[in-house]
Amino acid sequence: MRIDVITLFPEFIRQCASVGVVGRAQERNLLTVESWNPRDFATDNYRTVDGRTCGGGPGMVMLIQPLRAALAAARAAAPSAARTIYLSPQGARLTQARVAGLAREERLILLCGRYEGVDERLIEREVDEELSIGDYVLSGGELGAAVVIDAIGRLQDGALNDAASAEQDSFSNGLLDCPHYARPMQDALGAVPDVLQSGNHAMIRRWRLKQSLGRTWLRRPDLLARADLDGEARQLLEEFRREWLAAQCSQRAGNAPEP
Ligand code: 4GX
Repeated sequence: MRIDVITLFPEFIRQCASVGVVGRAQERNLLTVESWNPRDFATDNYRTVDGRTCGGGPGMVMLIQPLRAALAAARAAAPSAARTIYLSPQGARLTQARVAGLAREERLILLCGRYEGVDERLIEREVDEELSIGDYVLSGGELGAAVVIDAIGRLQDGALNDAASAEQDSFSNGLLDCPHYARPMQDALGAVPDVLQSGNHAMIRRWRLKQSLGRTWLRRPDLLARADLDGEARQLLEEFRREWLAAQCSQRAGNAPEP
């Protein structure tokens, strides 16, 4: 997969995409990330990329011309058609389902705005989709683009050393992930749950699913409402709820179980 990024800060994008799993995906030629700076496509002596908002008021807007030229250069650099995405708080929320869809594209172009944003005419004419990474305001689209690159990059075939780890992730089944532990089994901070030391893989699988369901119920009931649970999952969640409520009651009665 190839991702072209239109940004005033190409070095930031390059750095972000050069580390960890995504950096390795680039080294393995599973992913190519290229950046294009609109400033390099400005035609005046000052290399101007922004202008005052029409209608007055504070703030600057990114000009059409340098952005169009940068987009054209990015599109011309590779043959296949690329979906063009603008990162902004006005976009649809990025979810793991959208990430999985984007990861299957052959090419993407990510457009990063600074200042008060990009001239609306460019968005209407050149952008296929607006995406937001969350309901907060960043100083530019670069962190959003880096999030998209990271989430997509790790899903490229061969990027993760163990493909099973992507299937285990939070959200890939609509639930939060279960807790994880490593040796030592006994530590000053506590013990690893007995079931994980049992070697009984059927029990371990059920325990993990139960923890996933329980955490999702406690922390993200919105996700649980949308999850489509089978009979086993319903029963495990019911067990988790019953045990959790019992533990709450005994704590309130001041008779917490012995440590
Ligand atoms: N998820 N930002 C875009 C420029 C801007 C300003 C106003 C449109 C209108 C963001 C987010 C985000 C900050 C990127 C403002 N664009 N990007 N930028 N949340 O906050 O992706």
